[in-house]
Amino acid sequence: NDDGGGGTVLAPKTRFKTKRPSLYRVLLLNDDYTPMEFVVHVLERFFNKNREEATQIMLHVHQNGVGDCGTFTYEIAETKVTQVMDFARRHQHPLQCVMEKK
Ligand code: TYC
Repeated sequence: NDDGGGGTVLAPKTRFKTKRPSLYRVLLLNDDYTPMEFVVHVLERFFNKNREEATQIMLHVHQNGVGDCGTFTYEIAETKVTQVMDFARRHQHPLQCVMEKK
């Protein structure tokens, strides 16, 4: 900008820097009661896994207590957790799904 007096007035710098969204891992937790087939179905339905991948993840959770379902931005991760918890509850299974910041 020009100040009319021979000096130059600078406009505020436009912010161009972009912020990358924080990422969150969605995890399934093991329990003694949820049927294996139900967990496989959850992984296919909410995490777009094929039967083979879903079975591997389910068995990993069964053996290790916890397993990775995928990484998402906050809002997507939160939606997945809510969908899985609601679905498990509706089917009266104690399956737990949580998210953690990466
Ligand atoms: N442990 C369960 C069983 O033996 C199966 C299971 C796997 C449950 C993964 C939860 O996130 C889970 N029926």
